[in-house]
Amino acid sequence: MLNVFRSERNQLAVLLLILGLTILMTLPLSAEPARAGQKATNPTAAKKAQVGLRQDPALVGSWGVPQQLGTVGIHAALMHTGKVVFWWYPLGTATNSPAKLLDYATGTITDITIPFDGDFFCSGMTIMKDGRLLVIGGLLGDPFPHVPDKGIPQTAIFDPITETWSPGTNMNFARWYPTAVELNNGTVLALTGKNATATAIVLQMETYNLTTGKWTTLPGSANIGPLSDTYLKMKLLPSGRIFMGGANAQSLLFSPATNTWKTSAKMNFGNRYHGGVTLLPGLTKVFTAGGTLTYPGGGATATAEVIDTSVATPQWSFVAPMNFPRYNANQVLLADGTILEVGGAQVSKYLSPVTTPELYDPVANTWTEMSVQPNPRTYHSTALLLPDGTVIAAGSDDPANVTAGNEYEIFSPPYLFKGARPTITSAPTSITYKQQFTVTTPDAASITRVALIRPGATTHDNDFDQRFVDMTFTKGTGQLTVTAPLSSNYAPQGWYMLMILNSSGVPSVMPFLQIQ
Ligand SMILES: [Cu+2]
Repeated sequence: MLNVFRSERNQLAVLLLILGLTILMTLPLSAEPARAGQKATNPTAAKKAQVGLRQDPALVGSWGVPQQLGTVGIHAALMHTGKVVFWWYPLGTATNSPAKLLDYATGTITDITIPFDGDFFCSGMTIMKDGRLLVIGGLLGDPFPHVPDKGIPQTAIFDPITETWSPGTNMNFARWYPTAVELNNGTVLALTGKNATATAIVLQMETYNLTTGKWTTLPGSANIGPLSDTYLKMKLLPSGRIFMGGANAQSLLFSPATNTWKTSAKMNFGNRYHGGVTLLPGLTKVFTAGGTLTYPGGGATATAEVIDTSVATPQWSFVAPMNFPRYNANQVLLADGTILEVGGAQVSKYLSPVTTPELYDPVANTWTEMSVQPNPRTYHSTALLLPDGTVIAAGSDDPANVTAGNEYEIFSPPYLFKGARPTITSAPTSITYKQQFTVTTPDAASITRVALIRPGATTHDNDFDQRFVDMTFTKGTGQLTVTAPLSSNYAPQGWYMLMILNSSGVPSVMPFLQIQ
């Protein structure tokens, strides 16, 4: 696992080379388009048929027709402007990472190719408390595709207001496949990732202070064990500790207050590579589903497990399994607190894609199959919740399906087909912890749930940021009085979407507000 070199771009380069040669060899012999096999798996007609065949959208939701993105959405993050940043790796002799900014409401796409050298491929990311996106690490990949698996210390910062990138301070350690997580004090913790020589996982951890722009290496007591996976799934708990819920079977807890780790429970499945991990609403239970026992994959599992971190001796327990085994899928916390498991594959990175998403209800412990996704979204795919309650899906750099890789599609969950949506007439754009604030809505009488949802920042079945924070509230006439989260342990500082849900389970469109 540790020493498996993930020379995926080398493999991709070879595949592209073979593909190119195949096209050259077949062109004079046949008028049929090259890669007929690819087309047969995903023709436009089939896409339309699949979209047309969907059942009652109030039960299974509904997919929109795929749209051109013009880049492969391997990494995606929702900004508080409502726009989504996507980026992937430089191709050919290029040295800059291609990136696009999508205004999903209008379909407008702006090219925001990162304007400085750096291959921010398989980087970590988090949206910082001021709303800027911090991207950490990536691959020593210039010129493509010569260097396998070597990490870089570079960082990049995207400002959603100016819609521009700037280079951030280099980390103290090069990292490829790192995790970034915002701590309860507003700094960003960076951990794991392959080192600069691609020989080991970086054990040292470091934090970024966005006020000073400095990285600080934590004391040796904070070093993570050498057998850890990369892209660890780290979830901030109300205790202020951070729970590591995968891929390693042995879960861990990190305490930023003491810079120490302690072991928690073991997953029943074993190491669960490429399985999604989500902090459930309520913020104490961690949920995982899918994955494979070995890093290279093959042999997907349908199993799912939950651990309650709030009890004296937390244990992982199996819960209802999915209908489809899968790995490299995305878990998206929806506006009503359910989880959409979308994409993934069963036998390898790109083969045997699972195009039926499933919706997990953590209260009822049930999975429901959703409408078939028009494009396969396997390895290197992304999905996240949008402010209108829909889900955008993109990415997957399958060399045999470049068309799909360069598209995105939007899923409307069943809750958007269950009647009129409650509306938020006005709400503050900035709140502080414990503050009582007013949300004006003509639907106050029917509101059953009010929550803050942290925007997604995701890659490799790992959403570093998404978080569903319920808030207590009282109903008045035409308004709700809501109590903000008690502390940054519940909701780290930053931008959130404000959601109100009615008694039919229908969420509002979600305006952004900042917790300061
Ligand atoms: Cu990758």
